[in-house]
Amino acid sequence: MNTPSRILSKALQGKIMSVEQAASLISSGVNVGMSGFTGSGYPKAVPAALAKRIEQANSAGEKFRIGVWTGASTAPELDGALAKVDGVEMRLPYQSDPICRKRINAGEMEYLDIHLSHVAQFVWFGFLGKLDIAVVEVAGILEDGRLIPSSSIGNNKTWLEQADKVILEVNSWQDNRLEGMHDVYYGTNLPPYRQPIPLVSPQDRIGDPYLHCDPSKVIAIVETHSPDRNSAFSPPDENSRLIAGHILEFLEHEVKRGRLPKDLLPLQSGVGNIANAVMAGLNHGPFENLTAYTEVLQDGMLEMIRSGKLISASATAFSLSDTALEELYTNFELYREKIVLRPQEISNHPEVIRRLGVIAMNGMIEADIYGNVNSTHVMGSAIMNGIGGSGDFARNAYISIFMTPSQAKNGQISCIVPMVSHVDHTEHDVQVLVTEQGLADLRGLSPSQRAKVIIENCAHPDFRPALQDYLKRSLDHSFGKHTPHLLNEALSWHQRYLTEGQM
Ligand code: 0RQ
Repeated sequence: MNTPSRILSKALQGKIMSVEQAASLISSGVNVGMSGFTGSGYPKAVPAALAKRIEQANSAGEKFRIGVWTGASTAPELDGALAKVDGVEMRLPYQSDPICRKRINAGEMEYLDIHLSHVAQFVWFGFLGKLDIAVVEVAGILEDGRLIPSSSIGNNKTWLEQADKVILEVNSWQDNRLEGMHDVYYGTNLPPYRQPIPLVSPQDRIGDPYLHCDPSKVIAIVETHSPDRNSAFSPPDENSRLIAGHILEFLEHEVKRGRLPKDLLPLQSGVGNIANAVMAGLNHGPFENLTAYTEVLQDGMLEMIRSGKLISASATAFSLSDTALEELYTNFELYREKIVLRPQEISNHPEVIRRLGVIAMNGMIEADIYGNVNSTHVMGSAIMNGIGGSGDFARNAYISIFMTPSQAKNGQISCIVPMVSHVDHTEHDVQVLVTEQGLADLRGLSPSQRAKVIIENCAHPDFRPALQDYLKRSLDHSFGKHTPHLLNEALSWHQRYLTEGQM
């Protein structure tokens, strides 16, 4: 038999088996910790084979469901496949899959939407129950059994340590030059034995480039050769360009006022097209020698490294289009020096985010006139994706910025509302709101001062008069004048715009 090139450990070579055999080792009722973060580094084969098993069980009238824990969102081969066959009892901590979303919103799947930095410690504390099996994609296995992480790390360290059994997918599609790019910190302890995390700048390496796993826990190894989900970004539209422009102007102003250094502070940027457009704006802006301390590295940041604007970036995952991926591996030596991938408990750690003074920029669904932000729910009840890392960064950032176009659904819905229908980030954690209309700097303002600035600077002109009218009447008639509200009206605002198409 030929020695598989990516699996150097002789002891573990004996565990190689077919994907069907590996999937048969997962039984109904277990909790499975899967690798994967925003479409990279997720297992590509075992979840699909498991979905087939579940489908067969369904046809035989048996119920077969598992708990699915990941780093963050994954891909159709994992979330989509398992949700399609109704195989997920509990999903955590973040998803963005349309089939999953439908099941969750139909009440057919439980979903625990938690801060990404909390997941590892919640598992260690025992808050989430037992983790039975880990299914983790790696780029290779060394002779001594250490694992070369894949294109994301997410919660893999915790899954490998906490699960009773481990299934590894060794994906030869992942470029083997990834080896050495990761920094897995093994110094976290439980209270009261915790020590400071010795990370003082984004490029610091404080751990080990490999994941460790007790070989006796490995019950199966599956070889794959499958690409990550590398979705293309749409080119920045007019709204994204305007939002990026407002943010740039704000940052320049902060530098002039001496509140930010000329090379800013480490940047965090959320997922999606607007976040990517802001990075494109920064790439053409006046700032040099920038750094990033973020969770996902999208195309925009790669371009900034290429142009020399960004000198280092720390994340837990790549989230690149095919074109950007090709660029990464064409000029790999350039990127290798500048990028560090870490476990998400470190990439999103409140202690580190606060110490570094991160500038956090995240998307939102809606904000209210007092600065509370809803990142997750439509009409207060239907989940979109989840809070992801936005709360880890917003709560602990030096400056926390939230951005959105001022209107959604072709102008039918205002993203600035009297009272958000669900709160993810309270007024205390939101310092700046931005829409294509303008930017509201909320620092140092009382609630009614904030309301005036948000309505004037951020609301769309089509909705501004209604919001101004609401504020005026609230100021006149509210029970309390600190955060004036007319409660029935604030909530019926959302109901007013509810049509079947928006659900
Ligand atoms: O719906 O796709 O059906 O048209 O929400 O909205 O404008 O495309 O914006 O892709 O940036 O997503 C908050 C969801 C924004 C995202 C959110 C509808 C809109 C569209 C998406 P359609 P856009 P984006 C790090 C940080 C939480 C996690 C996070 C998110 C869809 O940014 O998931 O920040 N954030 N993580 O039409 C009804 C409104 C609406 C609305 C938008 N007011 N009412 N629908 N939409 N506003 C990354 C990780 O943590 C992994």
